[in-house]
This record gives sequence, structure tokens and C-alpha cells, in this order.
Amino acid sequence: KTDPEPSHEFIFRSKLPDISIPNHLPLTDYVFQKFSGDGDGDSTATCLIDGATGRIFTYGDVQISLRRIAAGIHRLGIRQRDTVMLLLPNSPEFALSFLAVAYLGAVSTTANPFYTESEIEKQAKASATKMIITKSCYVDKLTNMKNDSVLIVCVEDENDAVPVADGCVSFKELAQADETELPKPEISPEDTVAMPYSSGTTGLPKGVMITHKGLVTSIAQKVDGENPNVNFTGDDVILCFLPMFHIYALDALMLSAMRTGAAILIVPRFELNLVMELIQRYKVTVVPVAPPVVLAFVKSQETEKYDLSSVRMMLSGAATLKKELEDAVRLKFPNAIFGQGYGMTESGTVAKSLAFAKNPFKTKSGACGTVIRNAEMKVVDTITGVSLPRNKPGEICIRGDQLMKGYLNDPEATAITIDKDGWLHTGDIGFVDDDDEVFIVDRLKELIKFKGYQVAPAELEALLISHPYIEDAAVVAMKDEVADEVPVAYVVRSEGSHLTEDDVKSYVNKQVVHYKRIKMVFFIEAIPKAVSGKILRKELRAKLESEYPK
Ligand code: 4UV
Repeated sequence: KTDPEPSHEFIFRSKLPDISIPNHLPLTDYVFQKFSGDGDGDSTATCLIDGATGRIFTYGDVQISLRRIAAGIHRLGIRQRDTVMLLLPNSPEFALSFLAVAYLGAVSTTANPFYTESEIEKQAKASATKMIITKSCYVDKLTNMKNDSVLIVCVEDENDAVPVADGCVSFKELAQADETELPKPEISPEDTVAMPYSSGTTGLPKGVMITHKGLVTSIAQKVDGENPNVNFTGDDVILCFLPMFHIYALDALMLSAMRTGAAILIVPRFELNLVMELIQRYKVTVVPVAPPVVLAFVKSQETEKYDLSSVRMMLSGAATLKKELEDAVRLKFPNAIFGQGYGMTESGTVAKSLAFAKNPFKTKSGACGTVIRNAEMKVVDTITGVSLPRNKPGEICIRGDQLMKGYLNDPEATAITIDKDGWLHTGDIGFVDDDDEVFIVDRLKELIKFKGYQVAPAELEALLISHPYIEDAAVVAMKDEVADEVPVAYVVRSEGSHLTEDDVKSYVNKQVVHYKRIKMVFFIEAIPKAVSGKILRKELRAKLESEYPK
């Protein structure tokens, strides 16, 4: 394993052979390919189950509904490459709207419905959103958008108790459009289909342009082939409480499940007892989770009250899962295979446990998977950029057709993230072991992850600095048992100011969604910076750790 020549790179690949991926197809054609030509798709099979109401949509219902909704959106003036914001909780309408927008050749920018008015506005403006699909309860946050002539479509409440808000289009009406009115648009594989926002390795949240080709590739890498890396089948009932606006649920759960003909049981939010009740009632077979959910299962005294024996697969992702936690949760799900996936908004899935393969491999607790097939991984020295052999930690880089096209209107940030040779630099520190398993050990990038949700320090710093009595500020992560990480701020007060911790917190915290709220404020004389002006976060993190050891 010595480097034979200076130009040699250590490249890691899946243990599964590459497959042929039909990534010339538009996303919806690929996802429902089983239902075209001589495919073996069963249109009467369940596709979506609304956990909140029990409503069921078959694969046939979903395909006709998405075309009707696409026709309805088109009739309102949305055209190919226009952007539509989905501001919806997990619901069948989220899935149908996403597919409809994709079918039309338009772009879905997904946002957390709990965002504050200003967070929504920032994303809507930056993405040039022309239409927002939402629910009545969020319309109050959209007044400015309405005035800016953004179209608002409102999904009715389950029992129609609340009428559609003034000035909004009814989703129900939209969904009754005539699908034959809309000729099938010509879509290029390079067209953007999804545009979630992510801060990536540095700076403010940016629009991540995920193409039809990228998303099709990412799904295929997981669920296609003779021996798929993730063996979802038409007999599975897959639970979906992870937020559908985030790439993990969108790609690895919703779309991957649809490609295989599985049923998706949609739950608006994670509530442990409700989730266990649903697992028992619907005999759920697959439970995708994030580490805080694993912790909730492990700590619960009530798991024994429910029959969880139907669960055959539990997949964790989006944040570090400690080995002890992984070992503990296995005991609660005696029939389940357990493993992790590792991904990033900009790259889709990067690694997936081969324990989930149709013909599984033996895997280790604590590993976050093996690099997905039809892709290359390397680990580079963070200073020299030289690629490293097995068992040596460095920055994880990934290359393949699944990567984003780039950040919207930000070629500089794109060039920092994807280099000229096509390698995406993840900003994660990890290594590949002798069995091809990937272990993440640290994070090089600024990103803070609160229960797997993104918190961009630069976004909070911009808010802090906009305060008249704050001279300078820096935000870093503090370790937390439940959330994994929480944001804390170092603040330099302007001269003569008596600003308190509470003043700072209340100023920032009302402007952001709950997980971005600053938990502690430390006043400091000056923010340590490099000559370039870059905040020396490592110094602040070290200071925090020495003052608040965990
Ligand atoms: O951009 P993002 O919020 O994206 C995600 C995506 C998670 C996915 C996606 C597809 C999958 O199939 C899957 O299993 C999981 O979280 O944040 C990206 C950063 O989150 C950290 C890491 O720092 C990424 O760069 N992260 C994601 N997964 C893991 C993780 C993991 N398993 N272990 C440790 N950190």
C-alpha cells in the first residue's frame, strides 16, 4: 500500500459493481419507469399513506394527480425552469407538488415551514420564487411575498375547517386541472429539478442546483441493480417523519421508495408514541432516522408496549451516531438490520451501509457506510491536498454524476466546493478502513448541526452584526447531549454599550427558526482572526472546550 508514483491517487470505490444508470431520463419518468412500456409496476399498489388522516394514494393516483397538479400550476403561469417554493410539512401534498413541479420541468426550492417570515423571504427572493405552495397556517408569514406578486397556493386543512386564505389559490382546485391540457415538456438531464438551501462548507445558505441527472443517479446508486445497496422492495412500508424538505428524506427516502414501488407512510413530525403506534398498526418494515430519534428510542421505557417486530431495516443519517447508541438501539428492534448513510445536500448520498444490500455484507457499528457505487471517493490531507491511503483521516472528497450542478448565482462558492477535476470537497474529516467502511471523525467546515438540521454560523453572525451595539461576532458549535451541537456566540460589544446576554439572544432568536437560536453568549474583547480577516473558529472552539469541557 505504498505510493508507487507521485501522481498516484488513492481512490476508494464500492464493493458493488458499477451499473448502467438511465440518467438521461427526466426524474418523474425514471421514478415511475416500472409503470411505462412493459414495466411490471402495479398501479393499484399503495404509494402514499397519510399518517395524519389515513388517506391512501395508490401509484396510479399519484401519477395522475401529479400531472393534474402540473397542469394546474402551468395554467397559473409557471413555466419550465421557473422556481416554486414548497413550504409544506410532511404530507402527501408535499410529495405530489414536488413531483408535479419536476414533471413540468420547473424547480422546487424546499423550505422549512417553521421558518420565520424573514428566513422565508430571503430564500424566496434569492431563488426568484414565483409561486409558494403552503398551508393556511403559514400564510401570515407571506404578506410581503403576496405584495411582490408571488402566487400563493394553499393546501386545505384535512376537514376543510379553515377556508383557503384571502388572495390564495386553492390546492384542491388546482389539482382538478385537466392533465390533457399540458403537453409533456422536453426536459434536459442538466436542468435543475430541486433547489434546497445549504451553507455547504462556508458562508450563507445557498441554492443547491440538483439536476434531473444528479437526482436520478443518486437514487439509482442506492436502489438499482441486481444487488441494490439499499434493498427497498414493493412489499415495504417505509416510515417518513424525517423532514421531506431536506435532501435525506427527499432523495434517500421518498424518491428511492417510489422507484422501488414501496409504500411511504408519511408523518408530519416525530412524536415517539405516535410513531410506535403507526409502526405497529401499519406493520412498518423500514424506519429511516437521525441520531436524536435513535436516542429517543433508546431512552424510552415504552418501546416494549408496542409490537416493533415488523421493522427489518433502520437507517440513520444526517449527523454523527455514536457506536454505543447504535449498539443500544439494536436491542429494541430485534429483527432489524441497522446501519448508517452519509450524505450532503450538495452531493446526495455519499456512503451507505452495505448491511442494507440485497446480498448484504458484514459491517461495523459506528461506520457511516461504504462509498456508493458508480462513484469515487478519496481522502485528502487538509494542508497538502495529497490523497491518503486507508486508515488515515483527511477531508473526504466524492466524485460522480450525482453531484449538484453548482450553487445558484455563485460560481465562486461552486469552485471552492467542486474542484476542476470534479471532486466535491465535503468539509468532513474521515477515513476509509481496511473493509472499505467510512468513518467520520471531525468536521472541517463551519457548519453546525442541531439534531441534523443545518445552522450556518455566517447567517447568525450577519444578524448579530446588524445590531447597533454589536461591533463584531462569531458563532461556533457547543457540544450537546441531545442535539449533538448547539450554536453559541462570541460577541464584541460596541464601546460604552451595556448589552446583556438576554438582549443579544432575544434580538437574534426571534428572527430565526427554533434550532438556529443562540444558546449562550460570551462577551469578548476581540474576535480572533487571520490576516485575511477570516474568523479563527478553531481557536474559539478550543477556548469553549477549555471553559466548558464536555
Ligand atoms: O447538507 P446536509 O444537511 O445533508 C445531510 C444529508 C444526509 C443524508 C443524505 C442522503 C443519505 O442517503 C443519507 O443517509 C444521509 O445531512 O449536511 C451534510 C453534513 O451532515 C453531516 C456531515 O457533516 C455532512 O457533510 N452528516 C451527514 N450524514 C452524516 C453526517 C453521518 N452519517 N455521520 C456524520 N455526519
